[in-house]
Amino acid sequence: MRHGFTLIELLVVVAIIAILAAMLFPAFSVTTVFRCEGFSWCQSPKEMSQGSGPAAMSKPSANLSREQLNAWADDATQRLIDVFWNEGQWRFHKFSDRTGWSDFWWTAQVWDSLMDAVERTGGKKSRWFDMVAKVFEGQSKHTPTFLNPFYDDMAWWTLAMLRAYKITGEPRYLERAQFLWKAIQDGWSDDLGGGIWWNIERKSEKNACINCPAAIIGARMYQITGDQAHLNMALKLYKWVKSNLLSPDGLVYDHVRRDGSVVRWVFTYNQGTFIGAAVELYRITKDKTYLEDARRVARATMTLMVDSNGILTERGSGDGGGFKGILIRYLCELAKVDPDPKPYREFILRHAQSAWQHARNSQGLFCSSWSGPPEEGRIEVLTHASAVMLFNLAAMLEAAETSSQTKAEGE
Ligand code: 7K2
Repeated sequence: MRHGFTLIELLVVVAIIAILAAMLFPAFSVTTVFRCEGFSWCQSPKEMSQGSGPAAMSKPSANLSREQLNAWADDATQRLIDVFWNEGQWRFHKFSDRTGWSDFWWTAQVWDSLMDAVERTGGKKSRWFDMVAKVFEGQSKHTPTFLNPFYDDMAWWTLAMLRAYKITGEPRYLERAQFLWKAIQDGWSDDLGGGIWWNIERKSEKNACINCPAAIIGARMYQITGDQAHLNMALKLYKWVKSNLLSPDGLVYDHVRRDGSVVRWVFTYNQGTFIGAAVELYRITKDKTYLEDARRVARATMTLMVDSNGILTERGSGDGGGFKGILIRYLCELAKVDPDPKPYREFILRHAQSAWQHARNSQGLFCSSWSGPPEEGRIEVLTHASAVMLFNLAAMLEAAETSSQTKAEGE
């Protein structure tokens, strides 16, 4: 009879347990820790490790015609209006069964997605042009000032208002954007080395989702008004994010807590708005460091946040359902300034093709997965709007590419 283990046997058992644990929970071997407590749609380390890295980037690019992309964008845009828009109330429903109302910051995204369509189809001549004013006026009835305790929510509206100003030329959009921009800047404090708080009342954290969009706003306000103060603010915000929230892999973490600890969640929208801020600062300063920063984050996103087919793995309902479209928006901006736009173009077209072919449901609506399968239950307006962005932005990118090719051939 034996009454116990020898030391050697014990060591063998411990080694076997360690090997099994590493196989079952590959996250343990990931050095960067991604914490996603309470967020069902947050990307887990396991999903991150499924990205096939550079192999995914070398997938053949989708061979899509401009006509095809325009047709997809037209269809997705029209369904956004047909299914979710309430013409009596001038508001969007939250769900495709026409219940609930779109949340405050969601509506800014939905509005932006419609403005993508308007821009693509001729601006003031677009068949959807009247929606620009309707969405703004509809929201104004409920939140006349657009002030909100969440600085990030005000920032999304400010960005969309600047867009509406660009498309329509109407001063009311710029005026409201300037008013909000002032309120947003009040959120800056020197605690934690700088940066804007996430929420006016809570002052508990400083997040990428406010500081990056604010840097974009500052840079755009400078471009519109020429006032150096806006640029200075944008530079300060950018510097703070870069030195506090960039991971060693080149991804943007989510936020810094009041106690200085960094919350290392990784979301697509934060990668997008960091890229957007870097691109705007590059446009203004011509300093190549910004272009390099944007490229680095874009590369990390396109390799680390995708599955083996090179498709973004982030998905989920609620706020997280709207993040991917924001990333696509700013990858398109990078494609406009990078002398080598091919990787972004391929990435975006691949996503448009995947979403249309694998994720479109029988009503023509999109859930938050762009690799499929489609969801047949009720769809949230934010996930559909995110796909509307994808198709419209992809079509515009392709149009720009075709016209630059035609130009080059004509030379
Ligand atoms: O924790 C923040 C942010 O840092 C994180 O990226 C996301 C993940 O969650 C919140 S931001 C989402 C907010 C948008 N503004 C309105 C709020 O009600 C909502 O929490 O989703």
